[in-house]
Amino acid sequence: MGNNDITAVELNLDGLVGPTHHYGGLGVGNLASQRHRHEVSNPRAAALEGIAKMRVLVDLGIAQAVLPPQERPLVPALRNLGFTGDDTAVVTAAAREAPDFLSAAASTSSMWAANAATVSPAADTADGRLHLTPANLISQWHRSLETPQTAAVLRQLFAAPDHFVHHAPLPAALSFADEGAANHIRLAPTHAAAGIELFVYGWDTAPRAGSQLPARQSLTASQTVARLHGLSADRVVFLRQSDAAIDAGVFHNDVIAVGNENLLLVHEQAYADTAAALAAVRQCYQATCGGELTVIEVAEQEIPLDVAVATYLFNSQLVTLPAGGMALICPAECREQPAVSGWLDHLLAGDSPVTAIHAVNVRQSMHNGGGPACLRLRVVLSLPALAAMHQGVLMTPAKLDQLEAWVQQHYRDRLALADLADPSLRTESRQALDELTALLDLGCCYSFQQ
Ligand code: SUG
Repeated sequence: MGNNDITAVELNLDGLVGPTHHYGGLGVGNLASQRHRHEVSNPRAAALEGIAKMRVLVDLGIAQAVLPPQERPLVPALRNLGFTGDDTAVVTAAAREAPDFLSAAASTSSMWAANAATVSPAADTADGRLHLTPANLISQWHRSLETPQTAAVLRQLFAAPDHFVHHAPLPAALSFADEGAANHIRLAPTHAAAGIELFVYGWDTAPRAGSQLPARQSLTASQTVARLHGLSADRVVFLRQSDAAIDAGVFHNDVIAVGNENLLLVHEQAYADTAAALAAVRQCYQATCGGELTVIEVAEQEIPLDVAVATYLFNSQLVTLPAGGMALICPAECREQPAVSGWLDHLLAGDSPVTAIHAVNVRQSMHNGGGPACLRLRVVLSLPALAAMHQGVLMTPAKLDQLEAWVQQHYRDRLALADLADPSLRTESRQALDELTALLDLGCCYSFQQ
């Protein structure tokens, strides 16, 4: 069955960390981001960790690509807030008067590609094409700045209209608050087969109020994306996050659940009524896909919510191996926590489809609340669609070597908040991005290149 059906593959599209990676404390409801606020960062290590993670997937024979970083600081965004003069004057004034705005405009948050868009594979959609909706990310200003460039790059990478349909981001209004694939799980007997899609939201009629941590995804947004993508209603399930999970720091569903093909790993406190939610998922899967869905539900007693959030166990990548079976690419933190590490050993020894576990160090990203799964957008592609996409961003061992050398040459190994105002950081970053476009054969994709 299944795993050896290679008429479609899952491409993991990773966001490359940009040269201004820093700790702004900007992530709402994101405990790690708050905890590491204003610490000194290491952009070079961050980028190299991301590349090393990609290398693990490439070595496993999994299709891997990169999404280029965006230009930061985004000076026009600061101009829109009333800072004037030439670029240096704008940045200097922002650094003096509103350092949090400069931090937001300098965030390399596009590295968390799971928030770039929601993607529905061609096998699931009414017109048999792959549909993408870039996330509007309106819950946080620094993230909303990503959307226009993300949409443009996705159009460039997946250009062929026979295969790909690009929707506009949802309206920039609270009721349509959308955080993309981080709140979306696709399950199917194989990547190539028609599947079901789970859309997870944090609030429906009104955003959570009071002292609780905010929820970022609205039900309206999830419903709208499902409608735009032409998904049939009997293959879609909407699940509401539990308050307990959001309050424990589960600001996206991918912090508490991960699925791949016919396997779903989920914490028992993930949803408002997890038992009912999982019954609905099972029922939907059985009715439309046939066959068995394996659901591994982790009890609070086994791994408490706060431990799940601290280790980001569920932010592992669950990927199908070319020879069959699945690998779990988990954060190194999971192996440092006895209960979680023991649970992983148990998973491997059991009869689940998981046949390999790889712990990866992405600590620079983890300190901003981004684990292995946050760093990638999953794009299930038929083989002709894979051949039709932009080939320059596809990773090979040699391409990864080139990227590593490029990072070593251009990235700083230390960045404090005050450095964001340094004019030479902007010059260095532009030089780096300019070279990157040549490396990835992207032509002129940054506004400073036009
Ligand atoms: O939106 N962190 C991101 C992390 C996103 C993780 N993505 C997924 N779970 N898929 C966020 O909270 C912190 C940036 C800072 O504090 O400098 C930040 O934006």
